[in-house]
Amino acid sequence: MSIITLQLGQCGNQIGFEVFDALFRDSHCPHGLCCKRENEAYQASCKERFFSEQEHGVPIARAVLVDMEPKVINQTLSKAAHSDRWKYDQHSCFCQKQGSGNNWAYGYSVHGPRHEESIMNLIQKEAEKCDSLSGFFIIMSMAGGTGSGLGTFITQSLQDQFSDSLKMNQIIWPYGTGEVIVQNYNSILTLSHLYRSSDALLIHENDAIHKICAKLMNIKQISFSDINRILAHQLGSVFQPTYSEEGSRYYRRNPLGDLMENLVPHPEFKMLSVRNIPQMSENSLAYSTFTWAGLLKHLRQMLISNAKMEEGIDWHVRPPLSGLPTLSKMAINKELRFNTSIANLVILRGRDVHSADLGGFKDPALYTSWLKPVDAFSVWRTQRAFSKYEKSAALVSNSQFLAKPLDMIVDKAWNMFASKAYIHQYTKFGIEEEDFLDSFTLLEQVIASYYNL
Ligand SMILES: Nc1nc2c(ncn2[C@@H]2O[C@H](COP(=O)(O)OP(=O)(O)OP(=O)(O)O)[C@@H](O)[C@H]2O)c(=O)[nH]1
Ligand SMILES: [Mg+2]
Repeated sequence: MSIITLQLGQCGNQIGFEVFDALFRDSHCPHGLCCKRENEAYQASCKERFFSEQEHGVPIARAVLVDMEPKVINQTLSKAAHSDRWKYDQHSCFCQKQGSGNNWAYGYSVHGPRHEESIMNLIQKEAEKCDSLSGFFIIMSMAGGTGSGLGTFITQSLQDQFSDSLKMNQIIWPYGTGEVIVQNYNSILTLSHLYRSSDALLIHENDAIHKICAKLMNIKQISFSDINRILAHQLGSVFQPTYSEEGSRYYRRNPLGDLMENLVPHPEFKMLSVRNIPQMSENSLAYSTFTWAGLLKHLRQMLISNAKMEEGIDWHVRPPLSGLPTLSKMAINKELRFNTSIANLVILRGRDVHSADLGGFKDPALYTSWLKPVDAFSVWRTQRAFSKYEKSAALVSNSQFLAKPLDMIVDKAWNMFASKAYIHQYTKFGIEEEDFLDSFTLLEQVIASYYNL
């Protein structure tokens, strides 16, 4: 089954390019440390998901590119064309002359209705190229105006017109010391509206990825391209093919559907994060060897201590003892900053993958009490190595990881709202104070639900 990627705004388009490039490079890496037949099956599965039939032998990304100004789309098209590996369909792009000026209301209420028909037509054409459609992967930032406002509008249109297809939004959380003064307004409007119309929100924080670039990759002058490559690597480690079930050699057909089934058991909890291990510069990689036991021990501690990367993991955080009454368990959780999960999916790729022991992720103490660990934990595997790593693991987690950052963003937006700063820029385009209040209420409920796990 295929996935259509929607690239929205500057951020969505720049990340989208890196994602397709990472997927393509990995699937065409000649060895992948497995036999030729297996490599070909992996490649075919990746292609069915993300690329349509070849034009003169060049695969075409299953993507629709949207921005309200032409510059980034033109750059993105030309980068792909110059890669000589794959390209975009020039007819699957929509752009205008003027962006949304970091105003969510302008993207949502002006650009949205005005361009809905043209954009939905492009999406419809892309869908017709798929033999079978798994769903949509929608990449956008939440701080700007186009990706966030128009992206939210288009996600709602997809809900109406493709009600049987899944929608997962890849959302970029802005830097805490952000460049956009109204980023907290744009963020709460995006999240609250998507909470109603999307099936899952996969969230990456720019601050966290920036640190990975600095600490793990040793990059000195960090650019968006560096950040986007890390992001693309993480997404590739999730979305590249894996076996359909334990013991099978066939590749999974419906990755988006399986992901939702494994990770989103309740509509109140749809925020997902990705962590992966190992992640390091090529220089360091040349001197490193890994065992599954070591990788999984670190990945589990990253999960429970809510660390975004291997460096600086807090090894003092331990799961609460079982049998404690819920209230004291909550108190201990808070004190030790233990990150409780709803559900986790571990994805393993590489040599001896069937020998990896995942017992540590099945401990009931890691999960909320209302789901049994057997329903809350899943594993996907493939013998095929990913990227340049002989063994690697990714973790997609639905957990408390974002409750605090969300709480902070809601708080900051609320303080600004209380003084009525910049509100007129939103009411001018039909987003009323009432809409803000609805957004605050919905997100406060989400925060409380996650805190109370
Ligand atoms: N990770 C990452 N973040 C980006 C990138 N480009 C912009 N951002 C972030 O996205 C937010 C700004 O949103 P943009 O995507 O630039 O805005 P837009 O959707 O083009 O909307 P308008 O320019 O207002 O029309 C800020 O939080 C930036 O930090 C990128 O290439 N990668
Ligand atoms: Mg822009």
